[in-house]
Amino acid sequence: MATRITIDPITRIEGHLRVDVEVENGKVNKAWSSGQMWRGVEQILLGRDPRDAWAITQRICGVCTTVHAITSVRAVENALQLEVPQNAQYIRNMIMTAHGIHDHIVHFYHLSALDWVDVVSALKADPVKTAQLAESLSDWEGNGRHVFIDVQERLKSFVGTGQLGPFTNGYWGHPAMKLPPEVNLLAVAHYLQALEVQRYANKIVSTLGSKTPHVQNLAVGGVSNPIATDSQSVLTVERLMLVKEMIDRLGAFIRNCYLVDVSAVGAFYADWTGHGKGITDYLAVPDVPMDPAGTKFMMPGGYIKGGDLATYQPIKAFGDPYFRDGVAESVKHSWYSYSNGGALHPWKGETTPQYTDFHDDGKYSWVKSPTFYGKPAQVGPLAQVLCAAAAGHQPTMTYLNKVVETVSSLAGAKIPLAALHSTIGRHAARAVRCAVLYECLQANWQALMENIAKGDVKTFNKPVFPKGEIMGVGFHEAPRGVLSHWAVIKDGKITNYQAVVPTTWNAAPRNEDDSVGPYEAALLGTPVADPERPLEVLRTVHSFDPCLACAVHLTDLEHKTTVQVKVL
Ligand code: NFE
Ligand code: MG
Repeated sequence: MATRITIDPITRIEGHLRVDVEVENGKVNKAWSSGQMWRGVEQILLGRDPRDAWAITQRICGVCTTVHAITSVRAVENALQLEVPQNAQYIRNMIMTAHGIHDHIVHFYHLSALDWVDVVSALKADPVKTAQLAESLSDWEGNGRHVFIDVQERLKSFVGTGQLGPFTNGYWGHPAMKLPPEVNLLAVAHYLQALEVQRYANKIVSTLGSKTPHVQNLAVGGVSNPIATDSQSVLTVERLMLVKEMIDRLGAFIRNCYLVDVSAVGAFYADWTGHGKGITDYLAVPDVPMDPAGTKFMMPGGYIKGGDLATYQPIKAFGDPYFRDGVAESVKHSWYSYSNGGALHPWKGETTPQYTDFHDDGKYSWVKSPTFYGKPAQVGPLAQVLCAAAAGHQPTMTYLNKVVETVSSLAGAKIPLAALHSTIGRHAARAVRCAVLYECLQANWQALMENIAKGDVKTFNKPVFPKGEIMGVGFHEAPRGVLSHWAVIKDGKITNYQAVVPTTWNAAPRNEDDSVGPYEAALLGTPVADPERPLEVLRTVHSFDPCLACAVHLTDLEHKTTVQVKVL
């Protein structure tokens, strides 16, 4: 007999995701991923000035806040064939990379580690042994024995008062929790330290972008950061030195703590390299452009078929037709209707809600189902790291090899690269990407300083909108993967706008061919020890870092009409 489990909402993510699985003989044999809220940001944009779209689309999400802003200006610039000044690319790149680093650290420690780490077990640890283990793994400054003694005391007082605070609702004592008490204590200490460290990355975003969440400094054509050395109200050398200080503080944590912790979790849960594979057609876009037109990138992206790196096809530049022509979205299983009945390219995309109810074989989600040349694709750090490996990207290979070596030595067995196609592989890839993002952040700070030293302080090229219709696509490798915005502009006003978002790719329901999306595919075969406490399902879903706010683009709790917005 199959048991149906509905998890709604899934927590420790952004937004409302419902996942249904059917478990038979201790394993998932059917899965459904469903976005449970609807948003209508695309309609809000209709009739508006394309220069405002970035500020509006950025409100799609409070987690990946900068990414919709960046992607939106890129879409409008692509429609205008407008380049941006070199300094603007560097400043945007620093914001993007700092934001990505922030996002990855918070995801691992605060949004997913508790799927693997048993906080209550940490009470049983010997803090001295924890310190010995930690010091054998790395020279992270937060690994002294006094730290672990102190953290354990704090945990005891939490538990003594019956208030576990942020640790209240975990699956403590679950049979799938496998870390020894010492490793659990180590992870809890780093969880608390990461709360402090993530602020450094956010400080970079807020210094350059004027605030976070939701930066204020973007513009179609560049950034609104005037550079000068003699005014407090602009980007001064003093502020740039503050950014440098924050960059320096982040490096040790990423290399000596995050990469090592992911490796340790990977080694103790080596069996999870055998779960959560799912769709192995991977899509990533190149990012961190180092030239005004967006043709030279510090991080590669492209498409890999069936997990085989030899099939890698690079995406080479902003507006690359290979990417531009390959994307379509289906609503066959989503609560929308399309006038043509089939899948639509995003420039022709429609946002017409048609709510039914949850129908296993019919419509069951507010998320659309995107495809690349007709096939679903997995996006995210794993896709990006695999593309970088296929492209022979040196920084990626360096960190990837380091993680694989550490996991192999801790697990006492050689872990092959193929182990990356898994739940644990997505966490490992995210840490590797975080370390590469960090190198890009350092390089862009240096490049900006050198360019300013040459006397170039330009940050903005003024856009001019032609009469008639133009179309643009902007893409960005956001923390959760490929993000693209598609804008159609007529006489300087938006006539269509579609966002095809990382979580739309990964949380997609079944598509036009009724084939499952990446979350659904990854869940098939996942073991479930206790249907009342489906920890294993959460592990695989959380490994993608879901964000439903992004995926479904104003909530309509009544499920009735679309949002009415007065266009001024
Ligand atoms: Ni709301 Fe997002 C990212 C975007 S997810 S978090 O990364 O775009 O789909
Ligand atoms: Mg969309």
